[in-house]
Amino acid sequence: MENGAPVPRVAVVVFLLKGNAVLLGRRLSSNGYSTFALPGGHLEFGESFEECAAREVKEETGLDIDRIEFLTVTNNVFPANQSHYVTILMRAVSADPHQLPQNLEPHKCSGWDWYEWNNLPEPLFGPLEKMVQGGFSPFPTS
Ligand code: GPP
Repeated sequence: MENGAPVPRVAVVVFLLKGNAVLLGRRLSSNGYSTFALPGGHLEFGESFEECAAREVKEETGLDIDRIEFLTVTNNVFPANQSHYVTILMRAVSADPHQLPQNLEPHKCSGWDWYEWNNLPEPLFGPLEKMVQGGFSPFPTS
C-alpha cells in the first residue's frame, strides 16, 4: 500500500478555552517555525475526534480536558513540505482550572500559555491566522 506518494492525513487540533483566552504555543518545526499554534496531532486508527483531542492535549501539555466539542473542519495543504491535512477543529476546557500547562514535547513547542482572543500574539500559524482573519470564533455564542 505504501508507495512513497504523499497522502492527506487527518489531524485534530484543540481550542482549549479559559474565559476569553485560548492555549497557544510557538511551533519549533520548520513548517511555521516560531508561529503560535494550537495543541493537536494525528488521528490514530480507531480513535474518535474527542479521544484524539484529549490524548494530544495530554501528551503535549499534561492537561486533562473536558466538554470536548466538534467545531469545524479545514483542508490544509502545505506544498513546501508536501504535507496535506484534513484538520478537525475541536474546543474544550481544562478539567481542572488550576492545573498548569507543561511543555511536554519541547522539541515541537517552545511552551504553552493562555492568550486573550481579542489580543492574540503574532505571528499566528498560517492556517489559524486564516481562520481568525475570516472571522472564526471558537467561543460559544450564548
Ligand atoms: C500540521 O502540523 C498542521 C496542521 C494540522 C494545521 C492545522 C491548524 C489549523 C489551525 C487549521 P504538525 O506539526 O502537526 O505536522 P507536521 O509534523 O507534519 O509539521
